Amino acid sequence: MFDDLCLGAKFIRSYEFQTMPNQFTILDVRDRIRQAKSVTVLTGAGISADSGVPTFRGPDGLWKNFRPEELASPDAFDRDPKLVWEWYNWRRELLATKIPNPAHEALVKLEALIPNFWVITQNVDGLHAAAGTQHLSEIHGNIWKVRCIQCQQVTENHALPVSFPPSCTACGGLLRPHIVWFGESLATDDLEQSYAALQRCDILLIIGTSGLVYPAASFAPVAKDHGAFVVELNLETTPHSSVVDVSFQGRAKELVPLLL
Ligand code: BV8
Ligand code: ZN
Repeated sequence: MFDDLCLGAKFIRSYEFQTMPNQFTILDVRDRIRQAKSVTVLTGAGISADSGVPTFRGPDGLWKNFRPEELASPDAFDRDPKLVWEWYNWRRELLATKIPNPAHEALVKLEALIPNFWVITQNVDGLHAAAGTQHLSEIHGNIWKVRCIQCQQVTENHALPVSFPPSCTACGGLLRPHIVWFGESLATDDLEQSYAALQRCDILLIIGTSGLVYPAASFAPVAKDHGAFVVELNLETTPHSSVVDVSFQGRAKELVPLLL
C-alpha cells in the first residue's frame, strides 16, 4: 500500500511537470473538488478515446475520410439517407464493443461524493450512461437512439446493423439517428440543463474536447463569468486553454482518476 502511495505520489508529481505553466497542481484541483458544492463536467471525444473510440479531428479521426457536412447534416440525410445510415451503422458496429474507461468511471465516483454534479457530454457513444453517470445531458444526442422524421417519436435501437430503410413502428415514417447534426439546434431542455449546470458550479472540468463546436465551445466563459474555477484536461492545448484557470496535458484515463 505504502509503495503504491509513493508510486502514486511520484506519478502525480510527474504530472506536475506536464501541466501548462500554472501555479496549480492536480493535487490543488483535487483539494478544491473536495470542498466544492457543485461540479460540472463538459466532455468531448477525448474522454472516449481511451476506450478505443476514434475522435473526430485527431490523426485517426472520423472526419479524416469524410467531411462532416457530407454526413452529419440534415441536407446529407435528405440527399442520401442510405449513405448516412451506412456511416452510422459503421460507427455503431465500432462502438458496440467499446466500454467505459477509468475516466468515465472516476466521474461516476465523483458524482457520488459531490452534492451537485452534472455531466454535459458532446459524445453520442452512450459511455457515460453505461458507466453509471446519472446527472447527464447528451447535448449532441445518442447513437443508440433513433427518431422518426414524421412523428418525431424517439426510441432506443441497438440493431447491428439498422436495416435500410428503417421505418417507425408508430407511423411508418423514415427513422434517422437521434443525433444533433451541424446546422441543427440543440434540444431546448439539454441547453437549459447545461446552462443551469454551468451557472451554478464552483468548478467546471473540461475533458477531451477540441473546443471547436458551438454552442459547447462557448460554455467555458459562461461558467467563468459565474465565478467557477475552470480546469482543462486534454492531450494538447485548445482554444479553451487561454480561458481556463489551469490546463493539464495528459490522457483522460490517467488524469481524471487523480481528481478523486
Ligand atoms: C447549432 C454529431 C444553432 C455528429 C456533432 C461558425 C462559427 C460558430 C458556429 C458555427 C459556425 N458555422 C456553423 C456553426 C455552428 C456549428 C459549429 O459549431 N460549427 C463549427 C464546426 C464551427 N454548430 C452547430 O451546427 C450546432 N448547432 O449551433 O445550432 C445553429 C443552427 C443553424 C446555424 C447555425 C447555428 C450543432 C453542433 C453539433 C454537431 N454534431 N456531432 C455525430 O457525432 O455523428 S459535432 C461533433 O464534434 C461531435 O459531437 C463531437 O462531440 C463534437 C466536438 O468534437 P470533440 O468532442 O471536441 O472531438 P474532437 O475530435 O474535435 O477533439 C477531441 C479532443 O480530445 C482533442 O482536443 C484531443 O486533443 C483530445 N484527446 C484525444 N485523446 C485524448 C484527448 N484528451 C484526453 N485524453 C485522451 N486520451
Ligand atoms: Zn413515426
